[in-house]
Amino acid sequence: MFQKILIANRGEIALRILRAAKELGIKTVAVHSTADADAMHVRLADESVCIGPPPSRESYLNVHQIVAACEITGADAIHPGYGFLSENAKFADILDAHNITFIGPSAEHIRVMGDKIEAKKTVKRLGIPVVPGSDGAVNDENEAKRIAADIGYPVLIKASAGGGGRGMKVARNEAGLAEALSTARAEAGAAFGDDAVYIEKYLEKPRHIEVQVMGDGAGRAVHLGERDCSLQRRHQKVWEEANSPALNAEQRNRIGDTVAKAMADLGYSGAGTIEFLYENGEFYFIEMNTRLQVEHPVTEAITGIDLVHEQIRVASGGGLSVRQEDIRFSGHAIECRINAEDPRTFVPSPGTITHFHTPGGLGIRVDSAVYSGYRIPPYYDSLIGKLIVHGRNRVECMMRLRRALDEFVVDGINTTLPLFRDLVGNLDIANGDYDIHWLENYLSKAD
Ligand code: MV4
Repeated sequence: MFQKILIANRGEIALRILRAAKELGIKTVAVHSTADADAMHVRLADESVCIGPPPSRESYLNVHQIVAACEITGADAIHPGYGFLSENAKFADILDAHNITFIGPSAEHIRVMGDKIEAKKTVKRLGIPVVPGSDGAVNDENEAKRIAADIGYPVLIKASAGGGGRGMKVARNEAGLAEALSTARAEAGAAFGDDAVYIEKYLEKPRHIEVQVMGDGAGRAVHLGERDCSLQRRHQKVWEEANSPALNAEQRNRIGDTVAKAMADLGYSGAGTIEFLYENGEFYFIEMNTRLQVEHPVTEAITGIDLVHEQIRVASGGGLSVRQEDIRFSGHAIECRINAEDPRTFVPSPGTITHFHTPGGLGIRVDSAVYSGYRIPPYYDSLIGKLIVHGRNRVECMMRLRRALDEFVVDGINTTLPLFRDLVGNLDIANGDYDIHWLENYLSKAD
């Protein structure tokens, strides 16, 4: 087991990782920018190192400073959290060259899944269902026309280097195809320096359902069920739940077993998420995330498994603590992402939190690194906390969530709490009746 872990992140996820390390008796090193000298992750760590000025490029993304901090403090391993360097294959390679363990999958698996064309080919070969479309990159207009005619309109042009919704263009018919292709290619080239694009059938009203996996890197992998993350705004998740209101146990086990077997065959190591679109009872792979995700706590709530413990165990060579047959899905969990933003316009609202009071009681978890008197710096993302609620079933979870939202106090800044108080009283949400477009439609009607 590791003696000391460096956490290359900030905010709530840095605390989340600190807590897991402490429980395992591992010493912790925080790194921080000058803007975060007063941050909670710095206070709670055993040691801390300032790695640069406020902009992420010069601090949380500064590989040389982070490696130096690791060597100065004698840390054995780095946990990257999410965002920042978490899916940077070059970073994983550099740590390897310095004999520092990257708590995550191999650099090779990060690289493959970061290239959306390569990712799709890889998972298809492993038996995961994918969206009908081109077999790889699309080279010219005639090829695009042939494929689109074959799969049927509407089609979607996607950037291979994209992901998270960047660089996508819909073509509703052959007349719109050439323009979709050339603008998608031009945008991809400008944004990513890689203009490779591919074509998929455009699914009109799917849900976003993702499967959590953990691999041991030695041919074993388990799935931990799914999360429904359909409620998004501009490709930012807002509300996530486990289980998906759309799936029954048989569907869950079927897709879960397919994904776990594929990841076992791949030799995948650590936590991963396979993202699907789900429409008319069918799953269609879109992307794989090779990191711990923001919404991992809903999976922890229904399985009782600490995903960060498992990541650390696997990375240190200790293997997974659970077998598939030990994993049970119990009750229902919902996560609300509380952002320091205007609840209608989503304009960021940095500033000082004058009063912060979190809800408590049975089934309530709040993951946050802020406190009364904390000043939110303007340099980073606007997530200030996550409210995760667990109940024996979805109805109990929703009742408990409504109560918890009433107790939550964040004064001095705008937050998205009022949005969640609206959502928890909405009939479609109560019925679990929503798709990936529901939230944006709802917000545009409320204007
Ligand atoms: C799609 C799609 C419809 N059809 N692919 C958006 C981000 C990226 N991860 C994939 N995305 C989509 N891919 C096909 N073939 C619709 C989306 C999409 C979306 C997906 C998940 C959650 C929210 C979304 C919002 C708009 C579009």
